[in-house]
Amino acid sequence: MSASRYAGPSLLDSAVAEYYGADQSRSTDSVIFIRSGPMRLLLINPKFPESFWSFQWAIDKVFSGKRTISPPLGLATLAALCPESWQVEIVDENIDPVPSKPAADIVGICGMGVQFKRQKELLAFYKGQGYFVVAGGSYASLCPELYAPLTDSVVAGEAEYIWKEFCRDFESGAAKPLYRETGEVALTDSPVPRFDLLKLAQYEVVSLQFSRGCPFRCEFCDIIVMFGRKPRTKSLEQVGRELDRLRAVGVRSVFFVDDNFIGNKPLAKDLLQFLHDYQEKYGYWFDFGTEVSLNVAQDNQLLSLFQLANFEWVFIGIESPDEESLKETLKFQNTRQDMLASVRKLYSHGINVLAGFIIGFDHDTVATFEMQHRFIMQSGIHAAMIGLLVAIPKTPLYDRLEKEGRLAADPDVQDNTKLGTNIIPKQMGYEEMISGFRSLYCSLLEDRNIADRIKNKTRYFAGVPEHTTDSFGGQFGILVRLFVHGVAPGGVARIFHFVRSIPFFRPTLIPLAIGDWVVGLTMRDYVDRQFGGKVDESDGAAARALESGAAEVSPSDFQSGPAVAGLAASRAP
Ligand code: B12
Ligand code: SF4
Repeated sequence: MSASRYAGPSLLDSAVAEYYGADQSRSTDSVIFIRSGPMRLLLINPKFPESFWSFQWAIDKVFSGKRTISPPLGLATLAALCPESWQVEIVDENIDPVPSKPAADIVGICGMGVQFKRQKELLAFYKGQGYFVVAGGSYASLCPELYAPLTDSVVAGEAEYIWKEFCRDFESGAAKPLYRETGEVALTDSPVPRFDLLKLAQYEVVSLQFSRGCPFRCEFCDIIVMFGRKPRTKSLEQVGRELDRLRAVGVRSVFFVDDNFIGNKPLAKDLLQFLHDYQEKYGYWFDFGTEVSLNVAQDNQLLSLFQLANFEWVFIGIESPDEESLKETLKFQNTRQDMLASVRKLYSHGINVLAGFIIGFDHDTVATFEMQHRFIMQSGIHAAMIGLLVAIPKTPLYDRLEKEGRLAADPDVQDNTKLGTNIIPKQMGYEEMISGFRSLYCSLLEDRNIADRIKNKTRYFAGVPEHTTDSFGGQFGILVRLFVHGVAPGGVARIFHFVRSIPFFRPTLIPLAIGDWVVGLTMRDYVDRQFGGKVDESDGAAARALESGAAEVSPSDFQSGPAVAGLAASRAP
């Protein structure tokens, strides 16, 4: 595959051309809006439907003063690309209500696939009010053809160059219906985002971006369709300028929202060294987190640099402990080393691991649930975002399953952690997959299993990042709120598991254990409310047998009376 932006040009091109016609730059449908005075642009991030990623319970009960997880960096970047004379406002609907009659000439609305429903409602509303509406962001980049009837203009792809073109056209009254980036955007041309337009204090963590793209080629991934396989990066000076802005307003918690922070390892190493030097120079330390591929664990120098730069956590797409499933999905980078040993190696460098897991590969059988369960328990990973395999439009997986006639069920599904997907599994029934998936979560989120995972993690954890940015008062507040709202309501049994999981003899790790309880109880609250029935501690016997390996499971066992499906049934409301 070439290293160009679009790994699937034919797919992307044909769908777009079908809607817009071959000449995608035509301006015949242009809407003419001319006004004197500075242009006024309102940018909106639509409300997300609740998911595991909302961390709702933690936001409501434990993290005081925070309203949502992270800000819409795309909108802040877009704002910085506008002509200086434009007046720009950003409304994040996850924090504030959207205005019904904004003083604006243009309303721009972003969105991932999960936000598409709300994005469409907002586009229709503002268009109906006579505003000029523009759509952009992840889903518009992937499927611009879905937006044409709803918008005056669609911006598909990275906006660094094409948004400037749109602004010029709009000012001259000749905006086109589609602006589509088809080449390479050099990230050195990306401006410092307008952080000043975001209410940064209301987010748990603030986003920053160093690179786009990933060198790997997982079959289900839309990242390489949108951003290509050649990682492109900002310069160190650019990152420094962005950190200056965040430092000036007291931000401490920063998420590098790169698709794969180590996509270009030499440049990642340079950045990590730079981040260390920057923080030391100013005596100002951030808590960093990012997304990396598992091969990070093979490079000791890289791990030491992450530690030096004060990285607290990384998110890794582990997907499956089953090597056959990994090979099937072309995730070869996870097959080259023992995955459990890799996770523990990160722990030994004081770096916490959050991870994605997928159920529904062709090689997966009902026995896969037990395998996933065992791996997640042994690895001690708490933020284990287990998802059903989803075929995202324009990906090689979507193409293959469409040809095989295996796309079905819910064509609108976008969040793979919901109880439904759009693929037909190969070696188990759809319902079997759903109930096994639900049971897997239920079992992992039992108090006993939350505690055991903490112990399985702290056992391998060397220490926490040297420079903690949390004050003692802040940590104590979290502990008190966690205990009052989460631990105590669980009764004596939960208090027992909580106490036995706290590493009293290694006090520096206590905040880590507390953080894991916050994650565990937040995910449990979501399952209780959204997965149809509460996690039930009383029927842990089957789960215990499953985890200890006492219940030897084979695909044939499940055909007659699946242990995991039985577990699910016993938990149904
Ligand atoms: C940070 C992040 C999050 C944050 C939230 C960020 C936020 N508040 O918006 C968190 C961690 C909460 C999150 C959660 C999820 N995410 Co997310 N996330 C990302 C990530 C890593 C970075 C996004 C970002 O900030 N990029 C940096 C900015 C600068 O780039 P950009 O957004 O692409 O914006 C550019 C252009 O699109 C354009 N643009 C952006 N907005 C607009 C608006 C207009 C009007 C215009 C004209 C242009 C424009 O200009 C920008 C500059 O070029 C992306 C991966 C990626 N590389 O995009 C995934 C990604 C967006 N997430 C994705 C998914 C699937 C999810 C989840 C559903 C996970 C899941 N369970 O499957 C959840 C949903 C959350 C929920 N509550 O339901 C997918 C979306 C797929 C799609 N094509 O729609 C992506 C692409 C990753 C992936 N492939 O898996 N996510
Ligand atoms: S490692 Fe992650 S970003 Fe890279 S291709 Fe695979 S799923 Fe996509």
